[in-house]
Amino acid sequence: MSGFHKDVILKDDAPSQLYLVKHRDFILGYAKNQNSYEYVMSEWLRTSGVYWCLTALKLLNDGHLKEDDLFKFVMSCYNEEKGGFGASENHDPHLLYTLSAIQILAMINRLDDVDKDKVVSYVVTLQQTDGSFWGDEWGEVDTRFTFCAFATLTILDRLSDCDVNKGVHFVLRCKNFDGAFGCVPGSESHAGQVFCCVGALSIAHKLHLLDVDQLAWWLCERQLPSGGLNGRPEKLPDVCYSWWVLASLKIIGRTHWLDKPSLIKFILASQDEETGGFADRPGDMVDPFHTLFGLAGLSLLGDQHLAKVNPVLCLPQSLVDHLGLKLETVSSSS
Ligand code: 3PZ
Ligand code: ZN
Repeated sequence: MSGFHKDVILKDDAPSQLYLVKHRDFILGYAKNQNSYEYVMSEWLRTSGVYWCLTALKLLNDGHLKEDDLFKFVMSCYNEEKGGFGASENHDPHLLYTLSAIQILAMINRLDDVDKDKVVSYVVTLQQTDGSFWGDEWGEVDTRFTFCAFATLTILDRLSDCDVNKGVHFVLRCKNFDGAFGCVPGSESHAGQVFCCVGALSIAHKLHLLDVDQLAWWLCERQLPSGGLNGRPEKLPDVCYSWWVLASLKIIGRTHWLDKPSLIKFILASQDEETGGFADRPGDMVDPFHTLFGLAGLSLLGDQHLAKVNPVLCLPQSLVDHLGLKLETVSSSS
């Protein structure tokens, strides 16, 4: 079956320009209700939903946001006893939502209004003796949680409070023979996990431990004839994977190995020109998650209408600069 790809075919009349105003209105539709995204974004992922919406608006250079309401919402998800954040009020804290909460607080300039010591202690307590991180007290291990822990700590300027070297060692144990990464040692390579592992190594300033060319080769193989990228072999292309792959390549200085014009074409074709928003692929239902990663991808690809995005933290680059965060990247080879 060589030469066969599971892929989509872009229609001739697919959107080919960026609908900035429609996307702003699509995202603001999520923000209208109760000022805090309630009743629209499901309760079990609301903190992350707010992060996706707020970041999308920031990349669209949209100013009018009710930041006091966002602050109240985020703090309603804080568990004072444990020091972490949950998806909604009275939900158990988890590293996924703790990172989203800290990203939101950074974007609304309220990091000084949380008890940093408590949040840091929540995160570092989840690190295990093998260097891995649990997502929460129930003990699931995944390289996603290593990324969440490192990213949360670095935004709080407290990375050195965890055992960075052990964390890096665990990440490297999740590397496979194909040069890419899985969730835990021995598990299948997956673009989402590659992003988390490369991001963690960038935060830790350990990118020299990667075989950059081998990894870049695996990442570029994710691009299909439609221009879109998949998360692993034999899967359909998806706008969010286009971000995980593109951002990983950006961090390791190899985006010029991709066919950028065809990727831009695929992402633009995944917009809904009626409702605004992006779907996982052309013609599917739009949502805030794919809208953020569609916009973030286009920003990394140099779209002049969008604010620049940081490839590791998926936050506006201006904010990352303002916070003085130093994230390592590999300079691009020719
Ligand atoms: C989606 N989550 O588990 S989820 C997510 N997926 O919270 C959010 N690409 O209903 C939205 N698929 C839509 N808005 C989908 C986030 C998933 C990823 C599913 C998905 C994405 C294709 C099928 C996991 C960061 C954080 C979380 C994830 C990945 C990266 C869903 C399904 C799952 C989820 C939420 C809603 C379709 C939005
Ligand atoms: Zn997706």
